[in-house]
Amino acid sequence: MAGKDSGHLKTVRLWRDAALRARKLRTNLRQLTLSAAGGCPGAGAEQLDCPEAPQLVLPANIGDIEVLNLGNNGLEEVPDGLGSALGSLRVLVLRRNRFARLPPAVAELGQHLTELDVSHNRLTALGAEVVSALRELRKLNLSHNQLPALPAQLGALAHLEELDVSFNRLAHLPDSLSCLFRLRTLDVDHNRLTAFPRQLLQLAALEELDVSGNRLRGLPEDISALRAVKILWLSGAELGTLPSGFCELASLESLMLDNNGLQALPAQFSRLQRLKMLNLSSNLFEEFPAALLPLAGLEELYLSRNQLTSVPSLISGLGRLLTLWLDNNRIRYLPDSIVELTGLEELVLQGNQIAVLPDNFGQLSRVGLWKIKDNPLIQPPYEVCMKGIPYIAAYQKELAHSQPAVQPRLKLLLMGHKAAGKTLLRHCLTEERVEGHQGGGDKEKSYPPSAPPVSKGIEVTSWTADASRGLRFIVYDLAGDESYEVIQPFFLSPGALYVLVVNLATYEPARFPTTVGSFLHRVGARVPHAVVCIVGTHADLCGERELEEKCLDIHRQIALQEKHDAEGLSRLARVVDEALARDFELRSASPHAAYYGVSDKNLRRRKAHFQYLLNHRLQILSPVLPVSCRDPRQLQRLRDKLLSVAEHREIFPNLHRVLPRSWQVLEELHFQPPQAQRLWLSWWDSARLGLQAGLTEDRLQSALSYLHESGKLLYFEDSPALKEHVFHNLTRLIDILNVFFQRDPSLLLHKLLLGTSGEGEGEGESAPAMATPTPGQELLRATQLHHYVEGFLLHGLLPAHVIRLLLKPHVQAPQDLQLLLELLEKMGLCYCLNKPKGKPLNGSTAWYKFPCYVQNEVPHAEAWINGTNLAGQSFVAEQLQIEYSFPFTFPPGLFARYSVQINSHVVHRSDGKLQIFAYRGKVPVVVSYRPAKGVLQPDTLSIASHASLPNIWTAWQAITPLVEELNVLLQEWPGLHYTVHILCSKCLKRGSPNPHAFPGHHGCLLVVYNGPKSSLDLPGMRLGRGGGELLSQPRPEGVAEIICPKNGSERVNVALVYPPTPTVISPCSKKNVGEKHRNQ
Ligand SMILES: Nc1nc2c(ncn2[C@@H]2O[C@H](COP(=O)(O)OP(=O)(O)O)[C@@H](O)[C@H]2O)c(=O)[nH]1
Ligand SMILES: [Mg+2]
Repeated sequence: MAGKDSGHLKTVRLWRDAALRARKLRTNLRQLTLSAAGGCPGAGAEQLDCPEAPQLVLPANIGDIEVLNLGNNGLEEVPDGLGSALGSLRVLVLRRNRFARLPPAVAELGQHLTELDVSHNRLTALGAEVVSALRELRKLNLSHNQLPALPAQLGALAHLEELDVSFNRLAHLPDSLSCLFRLRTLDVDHNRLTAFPRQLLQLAALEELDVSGNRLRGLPEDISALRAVKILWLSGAELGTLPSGFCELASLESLMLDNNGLQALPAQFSRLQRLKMLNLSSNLFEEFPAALLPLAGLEELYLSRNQLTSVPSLISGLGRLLTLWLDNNRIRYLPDSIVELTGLEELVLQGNQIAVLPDNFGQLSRVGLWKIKDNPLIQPPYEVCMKGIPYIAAYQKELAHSQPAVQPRLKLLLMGHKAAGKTLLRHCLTEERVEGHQGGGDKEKSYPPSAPPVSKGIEVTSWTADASRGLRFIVYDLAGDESYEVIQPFFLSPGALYVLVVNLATYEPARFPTTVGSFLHRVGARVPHAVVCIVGTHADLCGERELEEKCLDIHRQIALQEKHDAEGLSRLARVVDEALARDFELRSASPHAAYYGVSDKNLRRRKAHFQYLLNHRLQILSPVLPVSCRDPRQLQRLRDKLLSVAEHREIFPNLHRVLPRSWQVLEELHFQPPQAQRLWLSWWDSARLGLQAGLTEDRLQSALSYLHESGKLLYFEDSPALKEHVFHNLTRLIDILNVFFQRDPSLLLHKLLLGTSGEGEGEGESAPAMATPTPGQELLRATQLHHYVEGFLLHGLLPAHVIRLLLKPHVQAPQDLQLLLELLEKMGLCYCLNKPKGKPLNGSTAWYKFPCYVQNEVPHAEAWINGTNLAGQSFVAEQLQIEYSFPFTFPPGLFARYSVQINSHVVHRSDGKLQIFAYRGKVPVVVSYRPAKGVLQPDTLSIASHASLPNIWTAWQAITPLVEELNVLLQEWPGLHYTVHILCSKCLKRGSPNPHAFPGHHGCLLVVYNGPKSSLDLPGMRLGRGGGELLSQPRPEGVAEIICPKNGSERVNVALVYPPTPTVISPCSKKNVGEKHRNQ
């Protein structure tokens, strides 16, 4: 039994016990069991450790005893007079003693003895005379001794039926063994045989043979001679292959072949029709051995720990199977027919690659032993599978009620520069359809194709692209004007089809970065694996040649940009690799090394992020698709193309997914009154609907994510501020957002006037209750409103009551306005200027600031200047400045949203277009954004403060929460690469235009130790970017100062480079690195 697997062993033992029971039926013999008086306590192996051999005294008058058990006594000799005293003895048990040889007294008992058990002793030899005397012996157990050989006399025991010599040191068996023609059971397992003993081939009566655990290295062809063998153990015998003669062992019922390096079974294996149990575990099968499939009587099959990749559907032919072990293979899927094995009681599948279980798997209801862990299950979901077959059955039953892919739906985002042609394209694509399917009951809005309306901002429409297949696109038209940049990212989600629209008439190669490149960067930063296709509009305005050249140029420049980005990332990743190759000790000891002082853990994180960025590139479908919105044929071609992309199983596998009925019910419930009318639902409202749909809380999350990704609603599960909301009413949400981002004074004024016109009937807050205002009043009001509009567009300022006018159609209940304003704050679009934290404003008007509208270049500087003056010691103050730099792309709207996000942390703020001055308590802070200037100077966002050196912790304390807020926002951009540095305070103090950034990209760090080690000073060398790591690491111990390489050997106090305590959210601890592939 070489099988190392306890599970196997268990089964094996069951078999063996059954066999033993069968042959151990003894008649009612008179029995005596003796224990050594005052001998070693306890039993079993412990006794072997007893220092002194105990003495055993035989009682008197035992002449008629037939069975004597002297086992477990630590004996070295049998008691005196044993031979003569027991005239009738048939069975003698001496197991678990310390005999080194067979006691001569045994010979005296010879003529009657039929069973002798000397197992678990220390026999090194069997006395030939004693063996010869045991003429009547039927059963002999010599296992677990140290026998190097067996005497030839053993062959003379003509009545022997069972012989166990397992666990000895036998290298050969005596030839005479072949004379034991009555032998039914032979155990020679776990010896030192080097070949199959040919003597055994003569043993025609043999029914059970165990040769496991010997290095047989093969079996003789004529093993077929063992015609009677029913149970054959060949575990761990280094067989490699089986001879074809093996298949003639027609009586075989159980066969152990585990651990033998087998790769195949002989073709005729199927002849072993009596086989009930077959163990092929721990071999090298790469393919499921087809030769065993015709073995219809098989009840137990073990194929654990092989290299199987699939299971044939013919396995259903093994209709009597009770036990099937397939664990630890490489199986990717199971055949549907496996569910026909309804008798199965044990099914072990763990450690495979199974993602989907066959339909009706729940049919295997008898399975009691079920192991499935360590498989990448998605259908049914892993959690369901782990719970067991009844749960799988319930899940599948539910699934069976859902129509297959009832409503395949895809979110389609139209992106691109202003006037690229998105809106017209949307109208043309969607309307032709509507007309083409007249009277088809299409509920979509229909637009007059001739006159597309002026830009309404972001719009969402539903487009039934293929009515016959029920395929629908939810089209998001993401208005191109810059003013929408702040809100656009909310709509970019994974699993969507991104259509980047380019106006080919105005395109020139030099405009690539602004019209194509930057959009790709943005999408990639937000949704790293997004599928993008490029559509070129205005084809009618281009010559044939021009069209071709422009499309080709776009195609070429995309490839170049991709290559450039990937190479840049690879280079950066290599620097991390090199740094990792040195160990931390070394890296910290040599200040010139890249990532000097950065911990292994942080480096590995960074490496993982680079790896993630490199592995998750945009999937850009080339080539560029040219289209003229004036040409129905071209439009039709584009439609077909988009459809074929959507239908592509590998690009959008989800579209073909069968959805649980409950998910569909959940969706329907969201869009039913009364909740349909609400602007949004709280997560709890949604959870309640989920319960109605039969979705428990844990399953709700995936259902909502699905609805988000398929474009039906917005649900930001990763946003701490927004995850409590489910935005199912997209049209209204977008209407509201558009109000603030249209940036059109006349439109705003129009809305305000419209808002005031209905007023007067009640709400006393703003306008006096008058039935009809006089023309003079009207004018005054208009002027006032105009003033507000100006203030909004210049400074981003609006009072709450004006916001109410703007949102008039959406504000029904009195609390609606408050809820809406809170939402806008949570989205990072505006903050309240004068509302004390957490308290309602009593009476006075609340003013709101929309940072994306701030136009003044610099904030009022008094705050900052006052700060230093008040401290009165600006000359001794040390600068602390954290700089985030964004070499590839800067997330659109990030500065504006960040500006809102920090509001709860600061007071006395003053906002400029690119800078914010404020205080954290009494400590001044500055946040500044510097847009990129060419390739050499990327976009940067920095957070700064100052304090005197002894008080520098106050500056750290001031900026740390701001740093953490920024890190939170940046987590929305999993595909973004950026670095974080701490600028050298000495350089800043000197007013250097290009201060050194720790841990340095143009130089290196040198550390002056407090101890005796003197500082090294070597010329700087270029280092890879990185360094935000320093913020999340503890200050190095025993280091007082760090050298700034910018200005010779100027020393910077370590407190100016490392925070007093590491920041909580590390810039590179993106949880998205291990991206969820839930819906992919
Ligand atoms: N000739 C021509 N004009 C187009 C085409 N596509 C769009 N336009 C016009 O280009 C202008 C801008 O289109 P619009 O859809 O508003 O661009 P958007 O800002 O991307 O939504 C409009 O006047 C459209 O009529 C086209 O394929 N051919
Ligand atoms: Mg438009």
